[in-house]
Parts: sequence; C-alpha cells; structure tokens
Amino acid sequence: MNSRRQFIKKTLVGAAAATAVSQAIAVPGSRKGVKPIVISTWDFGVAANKAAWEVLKDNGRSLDAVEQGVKVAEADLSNPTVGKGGYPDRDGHVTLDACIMDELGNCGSVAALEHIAHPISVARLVMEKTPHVMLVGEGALQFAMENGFERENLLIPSSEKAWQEWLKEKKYKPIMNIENKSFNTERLPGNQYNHDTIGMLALDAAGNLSGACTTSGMAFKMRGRVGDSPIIGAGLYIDNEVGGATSTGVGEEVIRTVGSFLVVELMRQGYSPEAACKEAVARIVKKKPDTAREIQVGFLALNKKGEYGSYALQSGFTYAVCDAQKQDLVIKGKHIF
Ligand code: SD4
Repeated sequence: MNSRRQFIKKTLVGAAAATAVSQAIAVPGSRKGVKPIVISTWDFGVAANKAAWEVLKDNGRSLDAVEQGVKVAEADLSNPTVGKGGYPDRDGHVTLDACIMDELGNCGSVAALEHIAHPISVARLVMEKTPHVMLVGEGALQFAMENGFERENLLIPSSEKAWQEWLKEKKYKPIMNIENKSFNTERLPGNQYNHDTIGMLALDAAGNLSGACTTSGMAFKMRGRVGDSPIIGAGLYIDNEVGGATSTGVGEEVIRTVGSFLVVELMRQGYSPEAACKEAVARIVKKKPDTAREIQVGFLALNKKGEYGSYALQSGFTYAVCDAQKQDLVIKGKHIF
C-alpha cells in the first residue's frame, strides 16, 4: 500500500497549466531522439502503465505495450468499469467494448462482447486475423471461443449486488462525474472508486504510436447499448504521422463529435495535445450545452514528439503518465463550467 502511494507522485494541474511535455530520457536502443512514453486514463492507469512500460523499456512495440497495459485494468476485479467485474447492463448482462489501433492504421474492435475477460485481446485478433474491423455480440463471442478464449461468468458478486440495488429504483441516468468520488480523497488500493474506461496511448522506441481502449460501458445501460470506446475515431484514434487520442465519459457525446479523431486532426493542424482536447470538449458543449452540464467527458492525447495533454468537461479527471523517468498520476482540477 505504502509503496504504491510512494510510487504515485501526485501532480496538481491548474487551470493555466501548459501542455505537459515529456522530460523522458530515451531507452537504450531507441531511434534517435525518441523518448518512449505511455499515458492512460484514470487512477488505474498507473498500474496499467507499469505493465506497458515493461514492454516499452525493452524496445518492445507500442501495440504490445498497450494490450499488456490495459489487460491489467481488465483483470482488476475491484474495478467495476472495465473487464470482468464490470457492472452489468440493466438486464444483468456484463457486456464489454474494446478497440485497439496500431501505427499502420490497422485496427480491431469488439462491442457488446459477453463472457470473455479480455476483450482487448479479442479486438487485436479481429485486427490481425480477420478482414474486418469490428465484431459484435454473439459473433464476437463465437470468434473469441474459436480462438481459444475461455468462456466465463463476468458478473462477480459485488457487481451483482450493485445491480440488485439499482433494480430497486431502475432509474437509468448516467451518474454525473462519478469519478469525482475519488477526487481529493485518499487513493488506497482496494477502494471501490467508480472509475471509468481505460484508454491508453503509447509511443515506442522506434517512434511508433499505438492505442487501446476497453470498458464495460455505462453501468446499467440498455441491453445492446454500445458507447464510444470500441468505435475507432470516437473512443480511440491513432495517426502515426501526428499522434493519438482516447476518451472517457459519456460515450454518446463522444460519438456525436467523433471525438478522438477530432483531437488528432486538431493536433495535425498544430494544436498542442491539451489544446486539441480542450477544443474537442468545447465542441460537445457547443452542440449540447445543457447535456454537457450534467455529464463528464475527458480526452487524453499524445503526439508524435511525446508531448501529452488532456482536458475534461468537469473537474476530477485523472490520468497516468509513465516514461523512463517517472510514473505519475496527474489530477486535472479544471473544468469548463
Ligand atoms: C461509454 N465511454 O461506454 C464509455 C464508458 C465510460 O463513463 O467512460 N463511462 O460511454
């Protein structure tokens, strides 16, 4: 517990903070000038980044790094928003969404996948073994099982209990900015923070970018509902010439604005990662000002130079950064309203 607390160096980012710039040093064997780095959403990104760094520090490929990294969050049963242990839909089914994208523009995705604990690895196989980008529902499950994934029950007792509680009132309303529960409180392992999707972006020693995004989606969603996380361009986008972006929060608003693609295109136009994320958030506010007041959406971006930044609608968003020098958690204290 203590070692984790020491391991996390908290950094408060004020409203006027400049875009973060990686101070990382190159790992031995890196392409000249390349400083590998991995960033990911929320507190659980710290542990996930650590696994990704194991790949990056040995000159591994960013694609392998992001897959290994987000699998840590998928396997964490104390986390009710990603992988096994995720909260179910309103009918009690745990349905998972995930996507992955590499430096060549290859991508794979699964949506509404049930019974498989590591949807990110199924998404990668969709990318590598099929002529398609996206498989959903029964077809995705069939594909996973044909490829040796184990079918299991993903509804663990604590999530089932939370669902039973929810059934008493059955109010479907995404809880606004539930992540704020963890803001300004002690961050200790085992606490049941209601975190969110993990989106991860990595730059490897060869100078290549990849990303991954995985979630159980909005808790108690309608059966069949799919959010932004498995949608290439919405929940995740990588362009190896420019950078990558990923999102977290209420996916419907991110889909409407094709948020991650927008962030990358803004970086192409010269926006810093943070400025690009801020502009994408501003588009959401502009389109739906009333909705935007009641929800959380956050974007995280990394450019080709290893510069990173984020912006969220509401305060309370956190992300984790890991490179050869640091393993930090950045707490965003800013918000538009
Ligand atoms: C979704 N963006 O399904 C995901 C999950 C999430 O707050 O981040 N929820 O909309």
